[in-house]
Amino acid sequence: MSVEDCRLIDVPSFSDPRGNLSFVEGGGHIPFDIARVYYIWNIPEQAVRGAHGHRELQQFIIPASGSFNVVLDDGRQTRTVHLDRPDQGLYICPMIWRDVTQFSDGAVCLALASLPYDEADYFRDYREFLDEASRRER
Ligand code: T46
Repeated sequence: MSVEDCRLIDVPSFSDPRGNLSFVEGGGHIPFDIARVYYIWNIPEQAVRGAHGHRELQQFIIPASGSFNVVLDDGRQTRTVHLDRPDQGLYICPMIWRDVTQFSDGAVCLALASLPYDEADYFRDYREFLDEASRRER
């Protein structure tokens, strides 16, 4: 798994005089079935969310409102993705350390996740993440 496996995916959207509607179907528009939805809101501008990696979890992150950056790190390279379109999200594969930063005023980070919440899936320690990433490379 590498930061190159993380990609932007356009979300199908309908526009009419009443506004816009976008939708995501698990296994169709994104490469996993959706087991959980969470969203982060009322975020102070200087906040850093994330700062961890996941062993197995896949996620699709949508800026439902406003904008923010996602800094992806696979242990070998990093890549920063700016999200600012509610009709486009970022697919994040397993074994990626991520920092979510630079939140705009009123930003809402909507996340679709492939698994229920499980603290055991998290790397909260960067050194431990790097060790596992290099072990999986071998
Ligand atoms: C990620 C980034 C972008 C739950 O009880 N259930 C949940 O589904 C989640 C996501 C969190 N929590 C609890 C665990 C913590 O006590 O909510 C608290 C805050 O979670 P955390 O510090 O992990 O929040 P973020 O914003 O740093 O990270 C979250 C996701 O955990 C993570 O998977 O990629 O958003």
